[in-house]
Amino acid sequence: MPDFDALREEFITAVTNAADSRELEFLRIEALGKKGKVTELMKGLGTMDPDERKSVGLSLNSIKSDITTAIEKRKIALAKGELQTRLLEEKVDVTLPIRPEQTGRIHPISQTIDEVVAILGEMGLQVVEGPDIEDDWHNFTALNIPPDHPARQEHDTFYLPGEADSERMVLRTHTSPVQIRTMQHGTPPFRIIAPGRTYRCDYDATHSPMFHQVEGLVIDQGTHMGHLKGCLIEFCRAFFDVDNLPVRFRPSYFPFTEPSAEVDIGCTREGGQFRIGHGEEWLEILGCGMVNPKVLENCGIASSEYQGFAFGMGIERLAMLKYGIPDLRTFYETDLRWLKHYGFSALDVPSLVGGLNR
Ligand code: 2U9
Repeated sequence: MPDFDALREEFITAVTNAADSRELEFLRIEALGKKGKVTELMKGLGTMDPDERKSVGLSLNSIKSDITTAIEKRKIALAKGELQTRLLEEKVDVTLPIRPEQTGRIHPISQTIDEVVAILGEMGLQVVEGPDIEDDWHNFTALNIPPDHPARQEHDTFYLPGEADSERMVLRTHTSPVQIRTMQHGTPPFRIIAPGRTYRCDYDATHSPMFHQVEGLVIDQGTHMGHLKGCLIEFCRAFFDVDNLPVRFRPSYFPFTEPSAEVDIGCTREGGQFRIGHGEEWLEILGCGMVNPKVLENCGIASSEYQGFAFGMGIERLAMLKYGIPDLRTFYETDLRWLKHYGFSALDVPSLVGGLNR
């Protein structure tokens, strides 16, 4: 009969002193594996008489249980130690540059929208969104665009299939219906910006059937033209990052604003390229005006109590001017070489928090 106490002692000591998890696994197999010492002894139980089998069986089970417990205990201790060693030995240099071929680029449209939103957001305007497919009332009628207005004609507007009447749905020709919906369902004051896709049936180097706009709307009891001018002058200077950028308001006409103006910034033309911020020439940047009281009334806002201003800008045009992109059609060609050249690295762009940090 083997000396059970010695056998137990032999394995428990070896397990307790095992230097690493490999040695521990080796000891487990040596004791409890298919051909392990304890397993082999257990195989002999079948040939013993019942009394002997009972007593030897009890001893072997107790040895097996003690060795298993010792192995588990040692395993936990080793894992802790091994992790500690790895943490001390392995050093990750977080300052190493990432692999450049795996970085994506931010499209100039997204970048420009983010910049516009950052500047106007800092002034207290909140982003709102709405559907690309609109009904005639929200896209035109509510905005005081009469049925015979040129913008309603087939060549400007994408109509969805259906009867040629006021029930027909359209692809929104501007983001203004978003402001209409906000006014219909909310209560003044409103300070909002609506960025998004817009659609017009037009295609050349400066027009695309799908393009992007950001429109703004500020409505309150005392909002006046001074607020409009302050907001847009500061916007132009922040966006083009020119402190004393000349900004001019030129009278214009839109059915949804009265009075209306187009906003120009000072520039020089040098060999077909614009230099923004200096010189004798003017460059049109956006349109604006005081919201036509008829539009407020159409949305259930009392024009005797509330007034305000609105503006609209084409994102592609702003991006082309700020980043020197010559042809609008290239925005949508999904050419990776173009994106590598004109796109922005998500890691390089400065934080837009705080409105371009001016
Ligand atoms: C409501 C009331 C008024 C939005 C405005 C413009 C002037 C404008 C153009 C700029 C270039 C469109 O992309 S573009 O072709 N927009 O000139 N947009 S005022 O006026 C509104 C909007 C909503 C309820």
